[in-house]
Amino acid sequence: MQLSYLSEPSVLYNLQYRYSQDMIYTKAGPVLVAVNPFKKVALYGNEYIKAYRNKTMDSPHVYAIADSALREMKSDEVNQSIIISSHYKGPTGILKYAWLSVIQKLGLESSPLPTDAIGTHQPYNLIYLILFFYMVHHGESGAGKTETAKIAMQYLASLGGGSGIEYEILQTNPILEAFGNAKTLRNDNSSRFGKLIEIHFSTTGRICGAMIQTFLLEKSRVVQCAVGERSYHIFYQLCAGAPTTLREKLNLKKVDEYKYLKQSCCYSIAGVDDAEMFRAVTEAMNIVHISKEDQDNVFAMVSAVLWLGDVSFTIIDNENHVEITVEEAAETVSRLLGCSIEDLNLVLSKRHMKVNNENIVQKLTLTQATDTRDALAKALYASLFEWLVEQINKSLSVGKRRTGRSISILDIYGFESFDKNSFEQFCINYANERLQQHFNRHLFKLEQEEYVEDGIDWAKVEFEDNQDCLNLFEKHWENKGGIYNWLITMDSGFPTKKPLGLLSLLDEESTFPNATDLTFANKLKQHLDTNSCFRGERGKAFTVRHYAGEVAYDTSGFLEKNRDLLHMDSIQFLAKCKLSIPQTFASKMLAQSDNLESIPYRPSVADSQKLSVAMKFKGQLFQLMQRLESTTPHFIRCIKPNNLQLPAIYGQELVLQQLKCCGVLEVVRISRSGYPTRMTHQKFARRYGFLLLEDVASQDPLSVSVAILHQFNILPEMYQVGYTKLFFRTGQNRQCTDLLLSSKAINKYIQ
Ligand code: AD9
Ligand code: MG
Repeated sequence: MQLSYLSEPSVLYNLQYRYSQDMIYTKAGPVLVAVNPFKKVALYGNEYIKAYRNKTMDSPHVYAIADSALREMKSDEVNQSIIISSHYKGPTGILKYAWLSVIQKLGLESSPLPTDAIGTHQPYNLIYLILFFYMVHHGESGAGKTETAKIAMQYLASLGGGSGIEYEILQTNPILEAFGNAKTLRNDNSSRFGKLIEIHFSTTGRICGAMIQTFLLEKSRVVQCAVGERSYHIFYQLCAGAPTTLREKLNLKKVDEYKYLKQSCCYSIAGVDDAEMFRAVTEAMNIVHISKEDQDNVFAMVSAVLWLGDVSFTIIDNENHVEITVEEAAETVSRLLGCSIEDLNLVLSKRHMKVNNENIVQKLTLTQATDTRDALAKALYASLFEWLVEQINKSLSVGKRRTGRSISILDIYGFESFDKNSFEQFCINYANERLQQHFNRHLFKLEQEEYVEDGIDWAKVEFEDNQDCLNLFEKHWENKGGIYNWLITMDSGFPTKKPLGLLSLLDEESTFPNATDLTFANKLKQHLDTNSCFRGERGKAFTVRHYAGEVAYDTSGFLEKNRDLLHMDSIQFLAKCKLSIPQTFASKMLAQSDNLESIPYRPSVADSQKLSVAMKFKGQLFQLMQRLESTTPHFIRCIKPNNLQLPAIYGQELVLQQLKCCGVLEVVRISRSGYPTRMTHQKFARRYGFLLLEDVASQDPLSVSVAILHQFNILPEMYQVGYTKLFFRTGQNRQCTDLLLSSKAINKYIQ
């Protein structure tokens, strides 16, 4: 179903109607819209794959997108990308919808608004409050990106590659999901990292390897996690599924006995057998050639992280200084990591500092020691995740095999806007601004190139682009009046100021030891107030006008999250451990930090940490965009029709919000202001020629087409005649579309 000639209400109506018929995929112009069914739909598997491959089926589908990516890769000899995203905006409208759906579910009459509902439906206030908590505090989507990415991978893998490489590629999913996904309140299997997988094809068109890149793993989840959510799946899988010998070796307890896991009071997922998943993960590790010994190391680290959370401290003086309590937790951690208890105590209770060029040893207070312990746990886990991705890439590496082209699949977090937005949303939304720019440029370029190629008159459609917002992040020039602007635009060798943006200001502030989240917020207000996409708010907050709407950020925690420092003592400690994964990780960091003195503001961290999280992310994004720019993109927008993760509930307002955010409605709008309906001269003449009063058998298709248009008095502004095709404006004037292209009467007559 092509929606490009439809107006907004018809788009919404069509999506909903199709959804009710289990047709979850719909095309809006060149974009595939996928509405999450939250149930098994009979649309997948070998029969369907074959049908799409043989073109006996062509209704909108992820398979169809993957298939056209393949065909275009081969025919145009250009790399392809499949960009999957979802866009979620604010809890307000959703809250209302969720309330209504609860009322509906309870069989009550629909209550006007949640606010009204409080007080009038007393017994349901509790449900309302639970929902409120559920809506406001959590934002990740569950729209179906990861599932869609897997469906696309499944299609590509079905081509085979010989040597089982395609199977290996599919088996990376259970591994990365075990270590990088978690149950959140919005999605039982929420990805807590972004992922790009580049699948390589040999010159003969068979799969020959793959490469995975990941973005921004949410490390904080390892040490802290909201009530009702879980930490990473692997913790629960290991505890539930480890065979007895491993269980004893790792000294595993029950999940509800670990402090890190206990805090969220949630240990299982309905319908998921963690023990079974553990077996699937180890099997997948075998397939991607992670040796038994390495697997043992991986699980030793997972267990060490859990036990680290249980390491407790004893206060040793009246200044709150501490030492670790030597008991089961500390002993297990030191045994698993391969370090002495003394070293573990040292790293968690003391810190080497350089003050006025003098080395001193500072004793840590209880809070400092706890923070150090948690930072160590996060670093251990992050290094483990990084190591796994590296191993997978080694196993899938194309190596010396000859490679032709590639198809990349991007499964990245969508735009997020909540009541409280922090550093994570800041990074995620920045990434989405970049992707949106890519989306705009591509869709408009493509559309308009076709007009130019066919030689039709075309006044270029200017698109509301998001460059201003990107500039706010990356390079905002302070508006200091005419002469200043003139100087910088002339770039004439006069001393000019560096461009300042949200990212560079954040970085600068992160380097000042005395900076606080408040000084950072003030700095933003001072420098960026003239930018139309920025608004300083009271206290520590600021608002950004994103393409998908305004988002208010709270700077609390920004500086610390951006610095994300692991103290030098911790790195040296890990380098001394016998367990190989953290040891290699730390040695690498040490090797990169040869000149510590060069960072005056961070006396005891490794050079390799000089780059802040935001700067590293910016670098990764630039690289990603460069890579995507060299490909032909295929866009899939995933839509979540309800927040309850239930089938057959379709929230019109919720869907509309998402369509608005992700630009699909704009694509439809642009399609309408352009000439979205095209037909070759031949096809048009064949289809409608019989309507002509005169005999046209001997005439060429172009003349027949023009004669038809004249006979039916189609207004000249409603169409254009190109070299090979006729282009029609639609949707605005019923005369053209209804009469000729979609008139049921005529189509019936032809059939
Ligand atoms: V998040 O932003 O990583 O939290 P995703 O990736 O957008 O999110 P995900 O793919 O994990 O969402 O989908 C959420 C759930 O919806 C899945 O666990 C399935 O239960 C369900 N889903 C999604 N797509 C399909 C589908 N095509 N068929 C059946 C689906 N169920
Ligand atoms: Mg996901």
